[in-house]
Amino acid sequence: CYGCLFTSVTWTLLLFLYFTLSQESPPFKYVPVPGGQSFSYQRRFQPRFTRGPGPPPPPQDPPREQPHRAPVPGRKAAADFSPEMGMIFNEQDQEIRDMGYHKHAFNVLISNRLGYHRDLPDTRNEKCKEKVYGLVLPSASVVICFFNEAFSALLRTVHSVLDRTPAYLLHEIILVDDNSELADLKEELETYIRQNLPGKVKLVRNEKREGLIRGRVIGASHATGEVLVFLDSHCEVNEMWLQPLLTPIKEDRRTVVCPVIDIISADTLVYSPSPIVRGGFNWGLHFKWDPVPMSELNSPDGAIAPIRSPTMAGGLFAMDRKYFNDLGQYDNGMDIWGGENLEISFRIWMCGGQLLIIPCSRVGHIFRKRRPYGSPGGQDTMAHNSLRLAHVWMDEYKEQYFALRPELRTRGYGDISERLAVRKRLQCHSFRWYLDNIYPEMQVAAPHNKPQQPVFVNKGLRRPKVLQRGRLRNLQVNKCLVAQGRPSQKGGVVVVKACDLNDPEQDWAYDEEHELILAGLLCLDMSEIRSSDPPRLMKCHGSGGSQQWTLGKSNRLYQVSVGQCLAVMDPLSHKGYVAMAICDGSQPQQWQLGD
Ligand code: UD2
Ligand code: MN
Repeated sequence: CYGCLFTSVTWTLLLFLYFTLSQESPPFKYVPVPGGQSFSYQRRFQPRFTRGPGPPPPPQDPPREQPHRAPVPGRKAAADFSPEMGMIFNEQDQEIRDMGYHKHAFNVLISNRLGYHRDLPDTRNEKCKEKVYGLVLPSASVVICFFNEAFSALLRTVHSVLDRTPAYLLHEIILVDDNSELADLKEELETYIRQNLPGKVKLVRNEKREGLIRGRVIGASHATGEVLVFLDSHCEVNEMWLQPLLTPIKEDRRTVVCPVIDIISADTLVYSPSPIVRGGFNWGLHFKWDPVPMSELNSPDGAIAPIRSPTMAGGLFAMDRKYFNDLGQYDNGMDIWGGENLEISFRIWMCGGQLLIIPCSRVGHIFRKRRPYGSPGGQDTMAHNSLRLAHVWMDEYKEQYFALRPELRTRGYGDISERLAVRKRLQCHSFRWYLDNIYPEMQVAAPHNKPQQPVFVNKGLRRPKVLQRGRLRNLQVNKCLVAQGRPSQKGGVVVVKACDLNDPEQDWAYDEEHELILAGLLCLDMSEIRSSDPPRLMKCHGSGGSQQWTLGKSNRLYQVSVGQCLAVMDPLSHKGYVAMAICDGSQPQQWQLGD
């Protein structure tokens, strides 16, 4: 009976589609980190070198007049965020937090408490939610390369992919351990994968440290899916992240796509949306975020249409696997970190491809203030890698780089003949063509001119509303918090002394961003220092975390990123020292703001 056969085949197909497409992210689960963390601290930290791309800047002021922009980044985005997530209860918590900052440069205490699964705010534009993607899309191999990553951050990256990707599109996840030294990664990861993630998650271990560039090439060589998706090891993918990336690749295999990189705060782990910006660079060969030119936003779909981007930040992108190989993978002569993102961006555009940012795909990334690792020999790999890319791709424009870094003009950079052969084989355009056609905004300084001023300064005007103001009085000693020296002195500490209602230098403002600003000048700050150190007065940065305080319940003054409360040290001493302490509701921790 052909009719019956047809009906049963149709039903099977419909049921299959229903089950694969209706996969929703699971409800919030609190999964404690099994086995706990081991904190054997090794003195292996080399001096830091160049910083990563940093989070995209806040949108220019005023954001409301730009309906095409994503919502203003802000801590309010995560509705379920509890500022007390980082609360320190005992010395063990304190050690996890302090060691975590030291080893990973973010708040590992909060990361561990979040566990491996969590809900995220859906940061997409409303129009994205109405978009329908074809069902027949290429399958994806997700490649995640890591070195000494915090166990909970790595596992949250992996689980977020498993939780938010339809199974039929996810071919596999390939984890490349770049010869990590941390005990839990060496001993527990394999067992965790075997017991909890059998099937799709594969672990490849490098026998020696290769760096993220060769690490990704190794990961890609193990992949068998149609599309490669690269992620950093401290990401969380958001709702419907993958389909919008695969669709343009399916249409044209020479299209390389990046999601919008949302911001996961290193201090609080709060997930908040990024504005829609695109990638650029400066003549120091550092990546930077640029505003999207009007010409890109004029399409009818302005708010959500893919945006042509001159460069990518580097960590998060998807590319047809065969195209990745045809285009020359990466430069294997580049070490550890840096420069590969500009190299692949130039290569894509100059050799016939295109690079797009897809506003409807959102992936969060923990943006750290410093890189917590060095290179094995302590070299500046960024300079080495940039030199290679300048010599291979930038033609006469490499002089722009040397004008800023004259000491590199004569520095060796190894053999680049294989890369020059790639350029020749692919018959790539000149760098001049790239600048003229893809990045006309880039200004070229005439030789010997002063370096040009940045064309665009991403500083939105920040005017957070003041919620409360006046003296900040400690109720036990009945004294007020003031700067030990001048309130304008950056890095100065604070102490308590006799209150004076008429002294403007004792005036604190508590604003809607939870900052405490003294005399309208500086913010009370607990940067990445040990949680028991005293707070300092620093320039207000407006991104929460180390400057985020909650003033409330039982008069305590709670600091979000250290998870402790401000306390008067020795109530009987006239010195008036204050410090952070485990919140216990005691008298020295009672404060009141107002006159
Ligand atoms: C950015 C990119 C990063 C890379 C880099 C330039 C984003 C969000 N991140 O810096 O992917 O393109 O710029 O090179 O765009 N890792 C190793 N072995 C190493 C060093 C690092 O496997 O020797 C891993 C590391 O664990 C992480 C990834 O490589 O998963 C990227 O490193 P990062 O997070 O320190 O780089 P980031 O985000 O500062
Ligand atoms: Mn990263």
